[in-house]
Amino acid sequence: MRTYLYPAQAEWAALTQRPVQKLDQLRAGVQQTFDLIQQRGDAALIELAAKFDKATLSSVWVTPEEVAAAVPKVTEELKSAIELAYNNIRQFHEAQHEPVLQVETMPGVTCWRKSVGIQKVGLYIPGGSAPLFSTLLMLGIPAQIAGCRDIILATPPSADGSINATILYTAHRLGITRILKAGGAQAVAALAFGTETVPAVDKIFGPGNQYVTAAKQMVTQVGVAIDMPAGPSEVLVIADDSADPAFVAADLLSQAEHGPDSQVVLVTVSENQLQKVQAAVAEQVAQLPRQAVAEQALDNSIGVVVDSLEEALAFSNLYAPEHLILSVAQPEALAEQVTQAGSVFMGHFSPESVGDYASGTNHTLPTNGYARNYSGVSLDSFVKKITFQHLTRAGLERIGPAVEIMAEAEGLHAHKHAVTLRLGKIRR
Ligand code: HSO
Ligand code: ZN
Repeated sequence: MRTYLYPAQAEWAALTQRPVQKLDQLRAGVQQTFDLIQQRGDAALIELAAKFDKATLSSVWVTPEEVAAAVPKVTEELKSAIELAYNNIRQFHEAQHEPVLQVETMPGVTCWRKSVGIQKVGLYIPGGSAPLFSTLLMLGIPAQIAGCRDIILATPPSADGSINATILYTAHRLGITRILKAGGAQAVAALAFGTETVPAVDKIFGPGNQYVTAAKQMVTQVGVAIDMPAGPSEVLVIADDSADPAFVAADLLSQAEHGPDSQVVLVTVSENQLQKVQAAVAEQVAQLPRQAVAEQALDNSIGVVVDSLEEALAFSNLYAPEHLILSVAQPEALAEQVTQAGSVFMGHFSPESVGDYASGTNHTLPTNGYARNYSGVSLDSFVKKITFQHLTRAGLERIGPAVEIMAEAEGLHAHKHAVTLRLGKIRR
């Protein structure tokens, strides 16, 4: 962790810079994958699973027998933990449901807005060293509440062709039955373009490596929506002297262990606290099974000492972290000042881990500074809001003249005519 003591505000912009993602270089390769999937569909998926996942597949779809076999492999302890998380996530996302909003803007002119689920969605869950079944809860629950008609889960197979049992169990718990054994850019391509057995979806959600990220960006060109632009996961912790250095270190490391490119930022108001946290990090990192990953992440991370908590928060707002932890005695006042962050964790007993798994908030959040202009995934991400209007004859009589005048002023006579014609009929 590089440290900066009382950097001048002029230096903050440089300190809050993320490492640049070199996605452009991947585009040619991803495009080749797209071509393969578009030309040969499922056969190409099977070929690419052999190439990239070392898996021999007879079908790209998980069978009901595979799901049934996975269910007993998950311990009762884990099942009840998943149940607890499921209930909290469901409660929080169900509360986001917006009733139909109806307004009579003038007598006889009624406007309303209604949320309708995006019909076909693809949920991508990465495989590899940490299969994130929690992400499946975070995406599958709001998709279901929103009323999405087709939910397709895509996740890469292991070398033996199987899918992680906990992922299968979680899908089963959610009632998701269409599970595609595909990862990487090929999974994104299958979801975006469709194959003979995969329906093309309207929106693709979920995290992934840089190939997945590049592929998701590229399919937006052909009319498929994505949850958000993605980059490596991040946390910024603001710690005052009331913070337990061991707690802070643990929070920093829980982000660092995600990947070698994870971003970890510590902002304190004393040099002493910075040193204590660094010592605690050194002690704890040595105990982690994912020590090597966490250490690489720490190498590109920073610790900053500033003069006051207000400055610390200003630094955080500039950085716009995916996760912001306020490890301070009085987090409420500080939280009020947050203008740019994906999700905020307040006080000494709100570790990011609880939000990652179980408190109820979504953990699919904007990274890479996108907290400036994007929200995390929520029920909104899975719906379109369709507006409706209905005018009575009297309503059109009332509003029509204003529309005629405005259309005339824009030189759009067909627009004007659409009203004039009707008014003529009404008045006759
Ligand atoms: N911190 C991750 C989410 C996650 N953590 C999943 C554990 N499992 C990105 O927000
Ligand atoms: Zn996490």
